[in-house]
Amino acid sequence: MAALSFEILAKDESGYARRGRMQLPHGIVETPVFMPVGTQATVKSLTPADLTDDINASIILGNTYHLMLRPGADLVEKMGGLHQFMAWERPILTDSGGFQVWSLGELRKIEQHGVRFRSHIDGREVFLGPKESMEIQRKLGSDIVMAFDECTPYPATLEEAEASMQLSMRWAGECREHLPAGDTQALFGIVQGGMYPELRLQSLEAIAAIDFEGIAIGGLSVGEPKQEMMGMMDALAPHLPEDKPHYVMGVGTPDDLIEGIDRGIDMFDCVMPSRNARNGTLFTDDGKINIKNLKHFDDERPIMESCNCYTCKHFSRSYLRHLYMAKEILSSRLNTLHNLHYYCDLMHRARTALEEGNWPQFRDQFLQRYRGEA
Ligand code: PRF
Ligand code: ZN
Repeated sequence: MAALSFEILAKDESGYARRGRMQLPHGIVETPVFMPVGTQATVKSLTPADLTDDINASIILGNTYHLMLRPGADLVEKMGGLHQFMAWERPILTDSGGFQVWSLGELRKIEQHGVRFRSHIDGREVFLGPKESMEIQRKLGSDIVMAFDECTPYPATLEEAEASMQLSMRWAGECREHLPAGDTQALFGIVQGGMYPELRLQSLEAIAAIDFEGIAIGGLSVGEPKQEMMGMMDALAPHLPEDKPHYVMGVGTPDDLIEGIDRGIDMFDCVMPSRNARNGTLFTDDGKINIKNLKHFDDERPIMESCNCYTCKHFSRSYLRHLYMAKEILSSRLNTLHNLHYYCDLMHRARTALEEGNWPQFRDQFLQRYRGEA
């Protein structure tokens, strides 16, 4: 059987939003979907049972870069693959390492066949390119493998963005050669092109011409104004191949997700809900709240009245503030449970709106309230 099959169950006829279903070796993913980030073979502070039973995450993300350096892809393979190693039975998508290496800044050197860099853990020299990334993701055994790309920095001149995009397009072809269509793992190509719509369209054309199982949009949410990010998604939306899942990488806030869905995006990942949880930032339909604020000192209410997560069912803002101030480890755990539940449930609400044919109303109501305009 093919590694990935994708069907569209409902569409918003006034725009690009769609409700879909992806079948992968480790299970079904209902889209639009948010994928919690599990960089180091763990979604920080949570167990797989938390993720399945309380959050109902259908797919999580892992990272080539971190796992190749520690504990190493050979060890993960020896332990039966990433699923068995971390006791996660549902689908996994692994990022290729391109973005994480790019984030190293001065520590890296880009060459024809990949990137030479120093490990942030022990300083040893490592090389990662399309071939190496495909081999590592094979050993990890993820359901969805990402092509090895270069995330174009922001800002970049037209010439810089074009050279970077061309390099990513060449690497995309090499990734498909190393992991051919029809394999047991699905491979997604990544559109780059900086903030230049003409480069973005050229890149999409190149990616669409290769037989990838899914199309990702990279190089967004890298410091550009929100309006520019939305502009890039607007430019691409009419040209994304309809029959394949669309994934925008490393995005974003709850309102970014709703705006992304409106532009035809099916999949999202972001460290924001999990990372911000550990810093005391909690997401609600009325925007973010900061649990360390004195105003929560004796607040008996949960984070969000309508939330059904374990945290909101049992604990007050007052207690959560106390845990945060006392630097208790339960603080990270309860806050992460809420934020990831909130993100995954928001996608569930979006899917329901799409099924029921009231996407535009849901979108407008959500955005108004979230932005404090309601
Ligand atoms: N490329 C890859 N992973 C990514 C990105 C990218 O451009 C981004 C950009 N937001 C996040 N994660 N491979
Ligand atoms: Zn909650």
